[in-house]
Amino acid sequence: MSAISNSRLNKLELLAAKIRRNVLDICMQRGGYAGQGVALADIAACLYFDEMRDDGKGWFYDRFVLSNGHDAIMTYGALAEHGSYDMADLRSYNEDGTKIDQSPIEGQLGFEITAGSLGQGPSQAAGIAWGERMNGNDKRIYCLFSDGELQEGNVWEAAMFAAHQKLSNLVFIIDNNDLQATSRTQDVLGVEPVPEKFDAFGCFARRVNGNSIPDILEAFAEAKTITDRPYVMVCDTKIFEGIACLKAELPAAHYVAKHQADWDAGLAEINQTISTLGGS
Ligand SMILES: Cc1ncc(C[n+]2csc(CCOP(=O)(O)OP(=O)(O)O)c2C)c(N)n1
Ligand SMILES: [Mg+2]
Repeated sequence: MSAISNSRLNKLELLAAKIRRNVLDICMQRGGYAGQGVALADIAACLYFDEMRDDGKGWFYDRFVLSNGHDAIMTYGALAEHGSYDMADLRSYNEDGTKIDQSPIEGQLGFEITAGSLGQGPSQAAGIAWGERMNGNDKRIYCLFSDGELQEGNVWEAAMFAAHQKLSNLVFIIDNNDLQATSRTQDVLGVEPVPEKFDAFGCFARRVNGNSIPDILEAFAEAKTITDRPYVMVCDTKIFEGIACLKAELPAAHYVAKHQADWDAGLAEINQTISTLGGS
């Protein structure tokens, strides 16, 4: 594993903690997908604040495609830290008439496709990656999707197509949390072994601890060394990882509406983490 400097690691750990705090702040108003947002904060910190290049105009040069719309909470938490959303607006998440949809539609800042109907992101991301390459652009395309979506055939058509077209500008990031709404994925329709399946479709896949910033950075770095295939990060994550007092037993964690005392305890814990990391 290549060395990651302490300052880079500390910066990303602090950002991940602040993203977790934003997620709680947003979801505590009316409930939401807090467990996923908290769990995905390490990936979000690395993706938005280390991996994707900026365009010099306050936005990103590389492109992110969210497939599982309900994980929008991760993007909201990260883009609040980026300064492209206001927390005051984000607190209307899940309110009647809000523009801050739980599953956003194409065109909303940070969201390239309409994603509430699951399973469609990988094929659209593959099309985007193909188009960017055809146009001679060196943009990299990152697509987040979930273990539940792996049960949909469209995902595997996308993998087959992306491998056939040698789309090395495409990185699939899978939230492999062994949860799909009301049940464990392994109990409904098992998807493992996930890396081996993507390898068999012609991609380059590896399993990643999705709650380890060094592991995530290492995978992003490795992805750039693979020049003839799409890269697949099978990220094992745990719902609410990073805030111990909110740790939930699967499967009752897909969508949460907690008591105020629980949200307050979670905020107190993450504020302590932020202060330990030298932030406020
Ligand atoms: C095509 C489609 N089928 C079913 C649903 C209903 N649905 C919403 S979330 C969800 C669970 C999907 O699994 P995953 O994304 O892994 O969920 P999580 O880990 O966040 O619980 C399902 C089946 C949907 N949104 N779209
Ligand atoms: Mg899942």
